Amino acid sequence: MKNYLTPIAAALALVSFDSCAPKEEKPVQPVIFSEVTINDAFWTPMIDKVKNVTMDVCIDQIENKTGRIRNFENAAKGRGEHSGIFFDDSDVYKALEGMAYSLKNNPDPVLEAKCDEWIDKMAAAQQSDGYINTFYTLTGLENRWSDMDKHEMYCAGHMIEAAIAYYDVTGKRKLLDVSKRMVAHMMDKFGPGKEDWVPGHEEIELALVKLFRVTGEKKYLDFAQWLIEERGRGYGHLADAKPWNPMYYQDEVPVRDLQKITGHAVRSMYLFCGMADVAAYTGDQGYMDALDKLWHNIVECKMYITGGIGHINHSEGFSEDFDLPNADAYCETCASIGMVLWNWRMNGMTADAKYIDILERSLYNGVLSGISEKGDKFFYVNPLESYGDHHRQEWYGCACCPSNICRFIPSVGNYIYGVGDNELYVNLFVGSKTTVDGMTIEQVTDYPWNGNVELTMSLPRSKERTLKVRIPSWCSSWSASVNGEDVTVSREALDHGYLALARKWNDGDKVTLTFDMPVRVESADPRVKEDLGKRAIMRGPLVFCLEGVDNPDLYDSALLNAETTFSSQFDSDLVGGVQTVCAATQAGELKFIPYFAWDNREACPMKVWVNYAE
Ligand code: FUB
Ligand code: ZN
Repeated sequence: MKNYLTPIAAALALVSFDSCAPKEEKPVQPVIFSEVTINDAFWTPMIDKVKNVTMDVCIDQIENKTGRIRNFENAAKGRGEHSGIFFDDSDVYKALEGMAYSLKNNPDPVLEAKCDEWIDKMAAAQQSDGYINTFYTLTGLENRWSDMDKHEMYCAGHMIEAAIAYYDVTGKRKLLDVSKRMVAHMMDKFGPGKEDWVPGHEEIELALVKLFRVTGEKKYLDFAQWLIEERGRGYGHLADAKPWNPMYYQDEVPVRDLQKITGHAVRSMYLFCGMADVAAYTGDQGYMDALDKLWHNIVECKMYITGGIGHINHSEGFSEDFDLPNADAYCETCASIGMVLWNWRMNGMTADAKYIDILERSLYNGVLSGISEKGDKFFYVNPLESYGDHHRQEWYGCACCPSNICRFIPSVGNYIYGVGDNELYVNLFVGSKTTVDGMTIEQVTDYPWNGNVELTMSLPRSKERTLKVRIPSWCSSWSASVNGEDVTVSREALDHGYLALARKWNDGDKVTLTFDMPVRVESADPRVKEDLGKRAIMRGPLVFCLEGVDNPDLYDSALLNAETTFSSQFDSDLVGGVQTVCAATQAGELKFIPYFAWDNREACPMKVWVNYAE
């Protein structure tokens, strides 16, 4: 990888604000969601429900049911109480970011006016020195920047992300200017030759890289890198003399020396995103080597079958390798979103499909379980077993997960396609259409319910290009053809998990893929004590679970063995229409539903891992 900007690009960056997004030196660039039109039986209703229901829930909570927007109003006046948690500003920014993405998909003047109204309130809450954070403004500005755990930079990071999203959609730059002033404030205070600082909750790093991308101003990239380099050198501190655990904050060693994932799950994910983003411009192999080790540690030793991570409740984070209890699994929704964000970046840096395999696992299981069928209730904690007492809620005092869902789902189009020098990557199987370099690709599929995918090219003139289609790692039997001609290869002949189709593409060319989707009986690593003598059911990318409501007589005694036979069918009346799996056991039939769809009917117990008789 080369260094980040040519001298000409650097000069342009100085003179032009908007025009010169610097190019990342990574083999796969994303095709961002706004370039992708989704028309999909599974995802379109999901995106619509976030637009039509979830966003209203967030707006109602932020404006009426909690004091989140009032905090900005009070901060603007310089008086009044701060209500809620010290990082509640971040929920407003995240909801705003989701609203911006939704506007890109579906222009809506009423929603846009709401965004403008909030942005005006945010701008009014900014202090004359650029600082913006309603908690300290209302509780004592003299205490700001005294405690790494107080999330000032975390909130700023979410503001920057919202500002960029809104600027990208509307061209309006008010919040972007507020963000730049806040960053200028932070850079006046912290940086080389100034004060040291370790943000206790990462997020600012990836946001600064986004800001660099939008403005071309390298100082933002440098500041992101400087903040990452501050970690693990003894600079982190809390305001009071409380003993603190640097591991929780990913602050025990310099980041390139990290060997194992520790501490808080969401913080780790956002840090790793920031490291990958910085490495994309600086070519820092030390960051990528550390990220590679951390990825293996998490995927091989610390990840649930759902792609959820971080089992411990009190630290919202990790414990020992293979310590993966089911009923006590924490698996915060935000941590699964973090897995998507990080694995997406790792794929971009390496062009290796193994990262999309994990992204897909976390997305279809760990993330989607975070939202109810109707879009109005949310899980914060996503266990793999419940005794019937764990339910989605309308909101949480700490509402990071609902607001994260609100911004994540509308931008899911980000993860479908990627572009290389002369490659077009198909990473996820979602009915959609995009045009890259004059070639339009249209994808038709019923994934994840079945594995049939059709890709049709339209292009005015023939073009040489390599189409790289991910062959999911869960799939052991598949076939592919181009215009009816078989192009299936062995798994060993895949290029880092992709079927590489290098050819001259003509208008109307069709690629047909068939991923066989038998029901799979999965066992855990034998070092996971909790899953010994148990099996989990998967089909395609989906993890299935047993709910008491479908299995009133057999739930407790459910027992699979080698004789159990499975069948699968689509049930359009169940939880909005889902694929189910039936297991014919000696005692009778068990009915499984997709894990993400659990807890949408009456309260009842649920389990992913089911007893198995050897
Ligand atoms: O601290 C901000 C967010 O709240 C974290 O990412 C979540 O884990 C929750 O603690
Ligand atoms: Zn959360």
